[in-house]
Amino acid sequence: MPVARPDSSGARIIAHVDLDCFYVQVEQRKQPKLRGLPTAVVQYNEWKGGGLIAVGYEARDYGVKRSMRGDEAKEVCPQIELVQVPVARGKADLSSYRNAGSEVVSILARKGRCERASIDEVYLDLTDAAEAMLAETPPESLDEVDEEALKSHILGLESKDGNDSKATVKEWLCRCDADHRDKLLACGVLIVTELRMQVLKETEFTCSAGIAHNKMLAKLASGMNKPAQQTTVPFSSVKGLLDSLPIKKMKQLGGKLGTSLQNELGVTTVGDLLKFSEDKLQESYGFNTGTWLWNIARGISGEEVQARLLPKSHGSGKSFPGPRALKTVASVQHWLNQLCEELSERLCSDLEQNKRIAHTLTLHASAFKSSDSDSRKKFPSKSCPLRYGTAKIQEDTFNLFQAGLREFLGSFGVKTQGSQYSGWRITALSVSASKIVPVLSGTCSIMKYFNGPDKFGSTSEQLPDNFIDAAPLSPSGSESYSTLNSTELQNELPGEQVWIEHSMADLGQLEMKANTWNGLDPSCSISKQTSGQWFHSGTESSSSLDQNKPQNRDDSRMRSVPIKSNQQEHKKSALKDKVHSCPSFYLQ
Ligand code: DCP
Repeated sequence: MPVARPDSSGARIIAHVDLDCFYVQVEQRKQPKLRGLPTAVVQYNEWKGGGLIAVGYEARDYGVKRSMRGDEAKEVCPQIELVQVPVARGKADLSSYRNAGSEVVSILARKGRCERASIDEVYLDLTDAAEAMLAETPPESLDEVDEEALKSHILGLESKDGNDSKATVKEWLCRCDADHRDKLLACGVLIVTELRMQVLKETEFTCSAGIAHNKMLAKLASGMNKPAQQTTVPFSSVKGLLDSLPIKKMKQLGGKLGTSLQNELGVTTVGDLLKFSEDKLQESYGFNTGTWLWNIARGISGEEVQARLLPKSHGSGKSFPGPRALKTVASVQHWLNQLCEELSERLCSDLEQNKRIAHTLTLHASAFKSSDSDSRKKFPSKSCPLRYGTAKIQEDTFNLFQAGLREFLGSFGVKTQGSQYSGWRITALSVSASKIVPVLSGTCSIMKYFNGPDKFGSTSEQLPDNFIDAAPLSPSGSESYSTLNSTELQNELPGEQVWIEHSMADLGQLEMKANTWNGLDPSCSISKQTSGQWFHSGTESSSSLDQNKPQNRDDSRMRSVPIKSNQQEHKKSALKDKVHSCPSFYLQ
């Protein structure tokens, strides 16, 4: 839900930097012979040449679009180069893209507070850097302005008296009579130009940027002129920009709220919101959202740039559309194991490189029952405390899946074990790790994180004792990058597709309900200890549950589900994990 924050936009300089056709650029850097050629990145599958997920600008000139399949792209541009996304464990391996994004972030972070918003997007708060430039070398004192800065787009600025646009931009940047806000913005333009040039020099990637007084306006501006360009929004141009901006283009209004504004209030552009009083908007959409809407209509947004260079969580997922839907527990377990392996690898490298640990493991799935009137019933997302080690993550994830499946099926005695078809289909699986925090200094022994019982005993954080329902991964309720991608892929691509996952702001959606079980259901308090044991002493206690005995819905969520695999084997492999998957410096 949008949150209204007091405006502090007047004097801030915020940039939004977005890499151009990102995956294509990464592939072109790997294979320089592709540079300048029409290129697209596809998720390969046999159906019509795979789905395009990134399209280079040369290919866009031929009319190639992201919504196309490889075969369609070849029809409109026969010479197109189609590069397949790297594959590992039978699914897309995005690590080269993630790492390339990190290279860029480390350069951009040199100039100000930096928030990594997605795999290829960053917000920067450049206020201090702009203030410093204004104090030391204000643009008006410059004889020469960088050519690249002169290519900037300044919204609302028109070339006059036959001046070429560069001369007009130079005049705007170097005005002595500009107000303080515009002078700071001019400094922002020069700083962002320098950063973009530095990114190009060090990484070979081009990016586009928006520069404004707040995040909302900077984000809107960065997409206006691409590739390799930047756009600035002076305060005086805000009204003109928003007046004609379609309501659905505004961040957080692309979904239900935007539709409701269109249908209920007849709002088609952001400017149309100006017709409504704050009271009226609050009456229709609640206090907070009403104020937020009133603010955005005026270009007001106090949202801060968060200092965050690292992901908030890690996720790995895959979708199984159409005939590829999974229909046996064995196949689900196979894929969960693959996803968990990837997740575990990433958790270990996060621990090694960034000294961070994750606390919560969550399983999301999409499913349907083949003979079901209640076809809208969602597969419940489930969470539990995260135990480090691939085998433990696999074991816990599989338990979460079984618990979710029981609840999803809602009837008892349905066969969920083995490989027999059971009347349900799984169309997507995703496993994620969240609540990532820095390792406390002085507790840098990996064994601490690989030994369940100690993990939570030493922290004051209130963590759930057993798996709980996790916030659902909303397919349409968010504009977040990963949700958008996964939704698009699931809806549009009938072949096998990787569920594109990335964990930045999007992972806020995977935040668990903060409630512990006691908070959710007072009647469950007796289970707290049992559930604690489940995680801290292995799964033995869970196996005492009689699977054939009818349980109510809460029970099925509350208790661990017996698993088929041999507990001793799990213990052995978990031990093996400890030795093989930890960063060596933690093995002390
Ligand atoms: N991506 C994806 N699936 C999607 C959308 C995007 O896998 N449905 C990946 C590929 C993109 C990257 O994320 O290269 C960044 O997405 P953007 O939406 O920023 O698009 P591009 O960077 O490709 O192009 P643009 O220059 O228009 O930003």
